[in-house]
Amino acid sequence: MTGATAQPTRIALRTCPLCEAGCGLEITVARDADGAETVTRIRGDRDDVFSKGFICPKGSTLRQLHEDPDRLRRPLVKRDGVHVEVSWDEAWAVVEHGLGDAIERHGRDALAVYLGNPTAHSLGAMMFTRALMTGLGTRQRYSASTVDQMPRHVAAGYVFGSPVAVPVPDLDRTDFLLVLGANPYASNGSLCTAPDFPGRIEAMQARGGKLVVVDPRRSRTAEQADEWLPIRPGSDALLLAAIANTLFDEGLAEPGLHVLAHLAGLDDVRGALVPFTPEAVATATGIDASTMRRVARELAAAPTAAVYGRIGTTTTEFGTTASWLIDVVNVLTGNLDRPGGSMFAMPVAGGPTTRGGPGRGPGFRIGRGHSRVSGHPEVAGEFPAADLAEEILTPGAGQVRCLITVGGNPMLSTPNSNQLADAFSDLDFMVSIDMYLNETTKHADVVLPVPSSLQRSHYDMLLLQFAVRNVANYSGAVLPLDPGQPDEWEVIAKLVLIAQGLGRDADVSIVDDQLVGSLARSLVGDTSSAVYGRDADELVAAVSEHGRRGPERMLDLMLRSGPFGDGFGADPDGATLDALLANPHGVDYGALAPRLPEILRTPSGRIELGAPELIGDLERLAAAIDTLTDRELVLVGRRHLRSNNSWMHNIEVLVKGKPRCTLHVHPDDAARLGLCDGASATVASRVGSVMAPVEVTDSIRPGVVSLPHGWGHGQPGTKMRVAAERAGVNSNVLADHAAMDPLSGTSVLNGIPVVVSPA
Ligand SMILES: Nc1nc2c(c(=O)[nH]1)N[C@H]1C(S)=C(S)[C@@H](COP(=O)(O)OP(=O)(O)OC[C@H]3O[C@@H](n4cnc5c(=O)[nH]c(N)nc54)[C@H](O)[C@@H]3O)O[C@H]1N2
Ligand SMILES: Nc1nc2c(c(=O)[nH]1)N[C@H]1C(S)=C(S)[C@@H](COP(=O)(O)OP(=O)(O)OC[C@H]3O[C@@H](n4cnc5c(=O)[nH]c(N)nc54)[C@H](O)[C@@H]3O)O[C@H]1N2
Ligand code: SF4
Ligand SMILES: [Mo]
Repeated sequence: MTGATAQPTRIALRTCPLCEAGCGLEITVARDADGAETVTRIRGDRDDVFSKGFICPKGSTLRQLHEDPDRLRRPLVKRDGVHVEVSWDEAWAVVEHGLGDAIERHGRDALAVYLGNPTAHSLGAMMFTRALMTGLGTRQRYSASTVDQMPRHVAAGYVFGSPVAVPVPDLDRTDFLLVLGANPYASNGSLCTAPDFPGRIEAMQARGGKLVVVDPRRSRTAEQADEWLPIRPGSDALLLAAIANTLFDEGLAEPGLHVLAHLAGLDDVRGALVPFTPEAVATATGIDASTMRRVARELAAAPTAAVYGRIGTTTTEFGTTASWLIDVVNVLTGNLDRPGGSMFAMPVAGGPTTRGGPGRGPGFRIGRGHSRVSGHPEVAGEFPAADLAEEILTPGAGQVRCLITVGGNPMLSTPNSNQLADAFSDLDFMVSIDMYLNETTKHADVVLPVPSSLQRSHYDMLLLQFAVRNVANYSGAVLPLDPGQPDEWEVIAKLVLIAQGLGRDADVSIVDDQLVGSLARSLVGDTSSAVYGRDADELVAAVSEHGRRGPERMLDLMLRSGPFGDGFGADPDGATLDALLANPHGVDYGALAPRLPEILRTPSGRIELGAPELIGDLERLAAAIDTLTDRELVLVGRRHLRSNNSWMHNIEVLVKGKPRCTLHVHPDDAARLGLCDGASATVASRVGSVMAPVEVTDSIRPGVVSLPHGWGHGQPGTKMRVAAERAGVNSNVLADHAAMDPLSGTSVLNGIPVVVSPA
């Protein structure tokens, strides 16, 4: 100890990268007599244009995350089964040898990549993982998307032509919000970027609006709701089909002129939904036919209304069809693309919905390649995460022998964890880019650490494409990198260089220059870009001023050529990175504005509401009317405000208090199965079983039990000491790798048939 008292020296502003809300944080940094800097306080930034001071309990823990002694600061290499710290040079040498060896022996098809959720929140990872796939020369890409939102993308792809043309509820102006399978009071929202989602809901209710929540659990969001519909898990597509059926049947289907002018397939949808009357699906959904009819009428009668669904709708057998039927109901009630309804964001940095010529495009398709073992179609450039284990374990040409994980913990996040553990043990070589030695990275031959969030810059490239307002917010790193620590993008770029055979001594600027060059060329060749026809080299030179490189340089290029950009001189007041730097609380480009027909990228230039791929799934849905009812007991998940998937459990302030990884059981089921509150139960599915403490609660529908995911810590070979003390159990031991939504390859994580007995 120096004895010097810390003096507050400066305030830094930083967007929180932990969840999709993207709250602005105000961070106080103190400097001691030796010049060392420490974060002394984190609170919500009241001047943030979007979050206006809102923060949840996780936001302030970026400091604990940064200071966590278990967070990796040096690379690890596995020697004789034990991870030891090594220098970066040594780590890269092992990577070069291991990767080179795998390519030589098995070819590039044997290389696979798994990208986890935090890569979607990391500017560096967003920009550079594209280069990783090209550099590795493999098509074996897996990600957390197929245990999450992929169905939403597939539905958007078919209907609007682009998988990221995802409508979001216009929360701040709507009069009626129907939420299915989302719990924003815990999650703060997803595929709907809205800091203080709860506050926005309460503001809606205060102005006379109504919230209806469909969830087998009386979640915190359901508690806040004006009406809670405890649905049978996995049956949301049936409920939505019945609502749409009612709208047609009762002459309430009125898409509105602004939509009708661009709409195709309405009659096909009407015809295909005829069998799905409320009466036909009442038993399967567990919701009265009269309630379904009333909700349909209320949606139609509300001045404005928005239907919004998340995890409970996507991670089910009918994920894509449910996502599509949400769009169908939004269209039929006249609420698509109008204020107060479901609208499309206009991303300031641009994206697939602002590129490639407005109003028409090549459209969306899946199946450019199939998985080797199960023959599942490629979707959005990837294969189902649930297929990874069998692709590693099944011999033959193209067998995966080498895996790279970037910011992912598939061992706790993807189905059939026991099978995946066998698979990971069987790999020839594995590299993980991560900040912890956890359930996944413990299998890696090399773990390459990334700097903490506070040591990195931030721009929510992906999630601002789903925001409820058009905003842009850039934040620089709050603290400097540790000596010798490369930035996250540099770690990925180095891996690319090695994979390309350029060697570990090659300069990461090679990859950086390649990427910015190809981005510039694609932008100047894009007729809808503000820089169409310009000279790509000239633009690269312009964004390279001030020594800018890496993700910042590409971000500047995207901002300046994006829909609000300065167009490199065309509009001096337009968006640039410098303008964002001058506005550290963010820049607000206003409420969402209608984007039809410009957003469409279908070959027809129309909203393909009756896309044959989607209508084609209704036969399977009809068959589920009987099968869903046969299931005696099913498992669903849940989230807690103080947790974040699998990796925030090493932070004492977030995990203290009563254990959270408990099995929620309804009192009737507890009595029937002989389960007591606090006692242990065995939960068994087709693929595995776990033991968890029982919590008897009437907040869950009978016939349904709930266990949160992301737990199951304390395994040998991991180093997360706080998490190990509150290990919990891994619910994905129970998830069946074979159960998925066939249209998107997304796993069934909700509605898993289980048998529960006293342990
Ligand atoms: N605190 C916290 N915030 C997070 C995360 C976190 O782990 N913790 N994770 C982040 C991530 S990666 C994501 S994708 C988002 C997810 O955001 P949300 O989708 O809002 O997440 P959940 O809280 O899991 O809400 C899903 C709800 O669906 C319900 N459900 C389960 N099965 C069904 C069903 O068949 N039908 C219906 N209608 N409901 C069902 C569950 O009971 C649960 O209440 O949250 C993000 N934010
Ligand atoms: N049963 C069940 N399973 C689920 C879900 C569910 O609701 N139920 N939800 C699913 C959902 S929505 C998601 S998104 C997935 C998440 O699945 P994953 O993305 O595989 O898992 P995470 O728990 O987010 O793990 C993130 C990993 O990244 C590391 N990390 C954190 N920050 C960074 C960073 O900035 N850079 C790098 N390189 N690494 C970082 C962490 O240490 C951790 O190892 O889980 C899914 N699994
Ligand atoms: S809601 Fe919490 S975790 Fe999410 S961005 Fe805001 S402060 Fe961070
Ligand atoms: Mo997620």
